[in-house]
Amino acid sequence: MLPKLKLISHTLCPYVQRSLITVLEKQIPYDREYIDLANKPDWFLKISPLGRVPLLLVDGEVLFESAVICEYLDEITPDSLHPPDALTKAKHRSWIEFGSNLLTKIAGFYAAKDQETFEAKRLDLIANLELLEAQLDAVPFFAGEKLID
Ligand SMILES: N[C@@H](CCC(=O)N[C@@H](CS)C(=O)NCC(=O)O)C(=O)O
Repeated sequence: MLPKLKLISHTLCPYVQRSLITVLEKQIPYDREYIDLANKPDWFLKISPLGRVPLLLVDGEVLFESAVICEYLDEITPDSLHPPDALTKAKHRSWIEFGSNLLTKIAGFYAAKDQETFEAKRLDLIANLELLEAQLDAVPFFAGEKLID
C-alpha cells in the first residue's frame, strides 16, 4: 500500500515537472497543490527547508529536492526507471546531475539582467545542450527508444 502523496508545486517550475514525470510515468496516485512563489504561504515556509518547490508530502512527512523525490518515487514502486547494471545506473545519475545543473542555467538565462549576460548564458546553454544531444546519439531516451528499458 503506497503512502498518501501530495506534490507541492508551482506552475512554471521545471524541477516540479521532473517529479511529475516520475509520478505520471509510474502511474502513482497523488494530490497536487500549487503555491505562489512570489507570495509563499506561511505553512509552506514552515515545512520547506529551502523555501523551494517541489516538496513531496509523504503521509504528511516532508521530502525536498526534486532528484531525491524522483528517486524515492522510483523506489516505492515496481519496475525501476533506472537500469539494473550499476555502472549504467551511475552514468544515468551523472546525467541527472547534469540535468539539475542545466535547469539552474536555464533559470539564469531567463533571469538575465542585461543583453551581455543574456548572450553569455545563451551560448553556455547551447554548449550544454549539444553535450546532452551527443550523449543521446540517435535515440530519444538514455535507455534507448523508451524511458524504461
Ligand atoms: N535543487 C532544487 C531546486 C528547486 C527550485 O529552485 N525551485 C524554484 C522554482 S523552479 C523555487 O522554488 N524557487 C523559489 C525560491 O528560490 O525562493 C530541486 O531540484 O528541487
